[in-house]
Amino acid sequence: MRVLVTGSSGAIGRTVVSGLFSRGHTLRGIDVLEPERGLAALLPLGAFIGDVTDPVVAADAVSGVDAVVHLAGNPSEAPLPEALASHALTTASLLDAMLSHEVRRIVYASSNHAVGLVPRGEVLRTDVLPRPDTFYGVGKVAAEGLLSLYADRFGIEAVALRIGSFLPEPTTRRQLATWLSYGDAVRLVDAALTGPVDGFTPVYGISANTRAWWDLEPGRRLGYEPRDDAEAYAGRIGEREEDEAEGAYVGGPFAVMPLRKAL
Ligand code: 15L
Repeated sequence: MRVLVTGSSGAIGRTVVSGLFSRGHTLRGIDVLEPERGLAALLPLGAFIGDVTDPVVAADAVSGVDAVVHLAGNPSEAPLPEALASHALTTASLLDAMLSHEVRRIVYASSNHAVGLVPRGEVLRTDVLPRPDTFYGVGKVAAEGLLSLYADRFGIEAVALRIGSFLPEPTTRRQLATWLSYGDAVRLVDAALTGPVDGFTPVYGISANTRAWWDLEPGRRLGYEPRDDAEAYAGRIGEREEDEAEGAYVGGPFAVMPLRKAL
């Protein structure tokens, strides 16, 4: 499949590019940063430099691909205008570019912080109401709203990956439940690109963690079979004072951090 990866020079972008390349996809990347030399070699359809908020840049990037993997965005809390630009405006611009180039599928790096203020309970399902924990989370909810709108109105196949903690390994108690390994991240994105999708499809992006409490079934229906389990690292992770507060809500530390208010 010919795939555009946005945010291709970022932490998750580099992992996804090299994983999708190994799995036989033909890739183009776009990022505001230059790719490292090794990365450009994995992007035979081009390593574009630019911001996809610009409709001309987005249209150029989307031209000639079969699907988009949208990973670009500030991964941290930010003032609301910045959060909306980073998550919602980039998504809107790509969706319009997809419509004009007849590209049907988009896989979006959403986040658990779209539902971060859901208190810890039984299994967290994907049909829970939006409950962002930060302006970052509001940006992700807005982006998911756009995916849902374009799926319903225009037949776009949109998978929103509500990613947990994408890290080389878990380092806190919460991450023993929320970890997404690098290998599983690639398996997840590949399943979301190639699996059966009807309309807007949110899924949780975590590994097969023994302590997980987020429903993995919607991902499994796409063909996502996680292989890693954070439990392998449990023995190395000590207790911290923050563990209890971080375990109370889906969003962990984001659920208790101050908002980045503009004033
Ligand atoms: C995210 O979505 C953030 O981008 C990242 O910084 C982590 O906080 C992660 O979620 C998480 O919840 O661990």
